[in-house]
Amino acid sequence: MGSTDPIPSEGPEIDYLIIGAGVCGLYQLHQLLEIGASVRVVDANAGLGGTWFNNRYPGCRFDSESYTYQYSFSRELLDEWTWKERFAAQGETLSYLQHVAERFDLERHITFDARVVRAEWVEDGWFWRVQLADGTEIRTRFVLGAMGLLSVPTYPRVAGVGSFGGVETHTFDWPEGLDVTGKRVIVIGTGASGVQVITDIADKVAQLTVLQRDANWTAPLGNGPITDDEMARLRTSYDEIFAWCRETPAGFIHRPDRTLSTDVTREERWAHWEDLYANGQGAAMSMGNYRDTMMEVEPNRELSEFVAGKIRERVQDPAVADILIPKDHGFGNKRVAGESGFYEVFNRPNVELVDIMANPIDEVTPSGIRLLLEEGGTRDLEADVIVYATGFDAVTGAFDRIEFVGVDGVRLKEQWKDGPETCIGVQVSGFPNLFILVGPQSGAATANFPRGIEDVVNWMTETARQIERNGIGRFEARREAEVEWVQHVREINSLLLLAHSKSWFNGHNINLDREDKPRVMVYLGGAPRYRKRLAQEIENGYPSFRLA
Ligand code: N01
Repeated sequence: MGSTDPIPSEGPEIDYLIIGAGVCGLYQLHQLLEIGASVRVVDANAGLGGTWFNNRYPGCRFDSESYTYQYSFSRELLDEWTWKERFAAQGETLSYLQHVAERFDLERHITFDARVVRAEWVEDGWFWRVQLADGTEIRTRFVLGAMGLLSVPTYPRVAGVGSFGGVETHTFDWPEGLDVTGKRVIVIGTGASGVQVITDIADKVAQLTVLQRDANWTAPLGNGPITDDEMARLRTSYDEIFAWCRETPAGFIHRPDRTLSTDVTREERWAHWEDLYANGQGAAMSMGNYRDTMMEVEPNRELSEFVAGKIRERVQDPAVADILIPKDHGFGNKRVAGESGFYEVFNRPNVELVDIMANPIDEVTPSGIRLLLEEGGTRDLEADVIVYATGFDAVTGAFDRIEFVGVDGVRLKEQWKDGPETCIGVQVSGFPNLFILVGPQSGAATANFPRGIEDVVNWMTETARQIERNGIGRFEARREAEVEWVQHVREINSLLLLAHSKSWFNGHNINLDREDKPRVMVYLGGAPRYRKRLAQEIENGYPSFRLA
């Protein structure tokens, strides 16, 4: 439907509108088409792929093993796709998603360049009136949110952002054709995106200045090509691989060791960590380690000491190494970034690390960045390119950007002003027929993404089947179930050290207010428990929801 079409005045035109054509939205589209539903996808981007469409910065790749980061629903698809690297780069993943869309003829159901700005519930008719940025209206019985967890980039709140005379970009918005070879570049941020872009460009640029606030733990990614033989072996093992991922807490092939760190000697522990580190098993260091290392302070402190020692070994200048060692959280208490040569970058003569905790940014100037020096005075950093690797208004940002208006005119943003509250991560009371495929307090939010969203999408698809079979017109979360879920998430999250760090998992880094109070953003109870909880709803006739 285009903006010039006459405005229809009747009820819903379609049954399901999915917002977002990324990994999640594409799979949901495929599954709803399979059950014969009337479905449409809208996406603000000019192409499909979500995260993999947007993030085109040099070095962008994922840190899930490629063969676990793909859909499992089609044997033919699994058989015909060949992964080139153990951890595929952005371009390869985007090609994979484009291939999926082409193979299953999905693209004709997607409208691109279509940003949803408003969605209003029509109680008198039980449908949503959805408005796009160009004024187009879509009326749909159900809205399914698949806007992504990390799709709203944030910038430092300092003077001058946007006024730099050279190229100023967020990692999320890397301009087409921007080549930093021979340029003076400033990168702000050393989270997963910063670690990747810094490592990739260090040997190409004339000068690289890295501005770091808190240091972040990283561990060796262990990337490398997948040979034909290896690919053939993987293809014959997919059933086991996916079955295994289904049982691990985060949907990866790594699962916590059943052994406690105290069951072995210090020598054995350190030898084990040496082995993991040397063999590029960084993911296993956080997700496959002794089971108390991510829950108990002392084992975690010792593991942190081990990794800090590795940083000291790899960085020549002890003062620089010290800045790169996190002080405010232990290893794995924020998401660990996979790295391939990150620390060696800081041994290069053309690279400087600046601790902006000690020397904060004063402002972005037309020629670069001005720092306020610890010892007094200022320092002007000159640059051709400034890269903001400063993260996202995570998890709720994409919801806040759309004006969702529910029952009695209540705005979702207003309802969530003190933090999001959801019913099992899939619905919000007062917002009937709005389903969240990926968002706050969902098990999908912390899982190896394709594995996590499969659980929610499969649940949604079965729910849609029941909606159609049983003629359900209104589907709404019960407030008491929502309260119960948030309480459960709070309790289960508190068992992990991860829940106590200042990271996007807890709503801390949104750059809107650095001291923002911790929010229950994600569910850390593990994918198997989450899947079981969703299944209970289906088995028991949706007791947490009111159906009409
Ligand atoms: O963002 P982040 P990201 N002034 O929020 C700093 C996924 N991902 O884009 O720690 C100065 O982690 C901030 O400092 P601090 C993955 O899930 C995956 O890197 O807040 N600095 C931090 O250093 C990841 O967790 C992959 O003190 C400021 C950095 O910017 C998520 O995306 C690759 C600042 C932000 O780190 C987000 O990663 C890339 C300010 N005002 C991303 N504000 C892979 O699969 C923030 N910072 C490998």
